[in-house]
Amino acid sequence: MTTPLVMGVVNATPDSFSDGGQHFGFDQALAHARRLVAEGADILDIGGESTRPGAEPVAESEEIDRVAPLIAAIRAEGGVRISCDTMKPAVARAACAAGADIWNDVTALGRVPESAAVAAELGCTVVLMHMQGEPATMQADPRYEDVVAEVEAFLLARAEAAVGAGVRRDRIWLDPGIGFGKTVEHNLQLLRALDRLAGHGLPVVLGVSRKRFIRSIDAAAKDAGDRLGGSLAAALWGVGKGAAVLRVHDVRETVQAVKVWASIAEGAA
Ligand code: HH2
Repeated sequence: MTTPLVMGVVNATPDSFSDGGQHFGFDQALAHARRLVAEGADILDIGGESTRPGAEPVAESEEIDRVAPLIAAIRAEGGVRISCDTMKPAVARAACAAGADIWNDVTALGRVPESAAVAAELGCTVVLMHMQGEPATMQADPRYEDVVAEVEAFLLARAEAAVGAGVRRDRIWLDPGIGFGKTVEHNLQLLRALDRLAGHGLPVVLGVSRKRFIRSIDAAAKDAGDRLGGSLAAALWGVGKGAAVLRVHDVRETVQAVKVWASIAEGAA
């Protein structure tokens, strides 16, 4: 059993899902990044464009201006791996030039045809995430015959496409995309079957932190900041089902939860 890596979210966006732009602006974002490193983050995921339904699209140059200087500043301080959450190959290119190691793409390198070739050229690790539809409309009426089988088939096909374009297989991570074009029941089915996705030998990234499905289960968790308990419960469930990376907002609490979980699990194995 290996302990999962904790990926802390740093949003350099004024309209993110869960922290409402709290960390928008270079100084605030850098201060937040430093705090997450001090709290034990293994990876920082830097995003300059929100994927929230109804969020304003961000121009490529604006997105680069938001993320590249931040990545360079974090890289200069060292001590953490850096991922860039972007759908745009030009932003990934600028992010890697500034020091990012990982391209986290919620479109699984599918938004722009040349994405996979760019990822191969950059030599970075790629996170291929599943999403049904487009961020603006994905939650309108998501439908699947068999969500687990469809997400699995999609991700494996995207992984093969990436390998075909020259991305090394050992640089591919998969993510079921919790909340991206999925009902609560779809999310729960994917979580229950996460071991199936993890069984293909590629690391699985799980992003459940502060997501809306927690509110659907606990109506009192109205604001994203009220969802820590649900976030930890879902994250630990994911660890038990083989998640290798947890994408989270609450790093300190997640690190502690994972340590306790791992201590118990080791003795029980
Ligand atoms: N979730 C969000 C954004 N990026 N990337 C991966 N790989 N997996 C996820 O589950 C995932 C992701 C949404 O979370 P949040 O940071 O709250 O919103 P935004 O990115 O829109 O600021």
